[in-house]
Amino acid sequence: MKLYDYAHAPNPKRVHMFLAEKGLDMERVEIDLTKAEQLSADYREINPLCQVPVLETDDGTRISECLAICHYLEELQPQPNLFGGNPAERAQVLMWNHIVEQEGMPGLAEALRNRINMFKDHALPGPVSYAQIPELIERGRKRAKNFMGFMEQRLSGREYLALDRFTFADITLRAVVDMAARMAGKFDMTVLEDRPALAAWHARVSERPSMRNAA
Ligand SMILES: N[C@@H](CCC(=O)N[C@@H](CS)C(=O)NCC(=O)O)C(=O)O
Repeated sequence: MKLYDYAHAPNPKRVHMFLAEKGLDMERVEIDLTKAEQLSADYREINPLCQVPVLETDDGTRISECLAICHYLEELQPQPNLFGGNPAERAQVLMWNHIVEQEGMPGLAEALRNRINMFKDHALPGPVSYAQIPELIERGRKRAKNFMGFMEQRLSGREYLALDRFTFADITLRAVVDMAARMAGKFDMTVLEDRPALAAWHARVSERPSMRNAA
């Protein structure tokens, strides 16, 4: 198996953390997003949506989307369990993962991609060129702030996001929180400073060996 990857981007980092939790490793092919390699004709053959990560299995099947990649790997190697051990647990993991993907990531992406030069005329990932819309910077900031507040609420009195143990939902949240922390200075946002439950969760998950190179 091999992973089409860009080591510094939040979504590939989710797969890195997942692989580390499972004790798995595989060949990695770097697609340099800063050089727009994801838009090349060769990479379009691999993923027409021009995004990383993509997992290529030994029979050449290609799987994009972190959720699909990690779910596939969980089925190949069920332990340690990261997607829940019964239907009710699995529903919680998928639900919280989806909430972080849908409510957490887009606000940050909106703020970042509509502001920095790297994303000029590429304000949304994918093969189609979209112009930046400056008004979306502030809206994205607000969405990010509200999402962090929601996570603070959810994590108050809990150790982990979805279950009473670490799961794939925590991996997705970790990627989002780290992205927010990297953006904080430039976007005048606070992430962990004034959110004690989120900060305690962050410290807890950061102790895991899989998280050492994640930030
Ligand atoms: N839904 C996808 C999202 C993948 C994604 O957005 N990847 C980003 C890197 S974090 C990307 O490839 N961006 C390419 C671009 O901005 O052109 C997943 O779960 O893997």
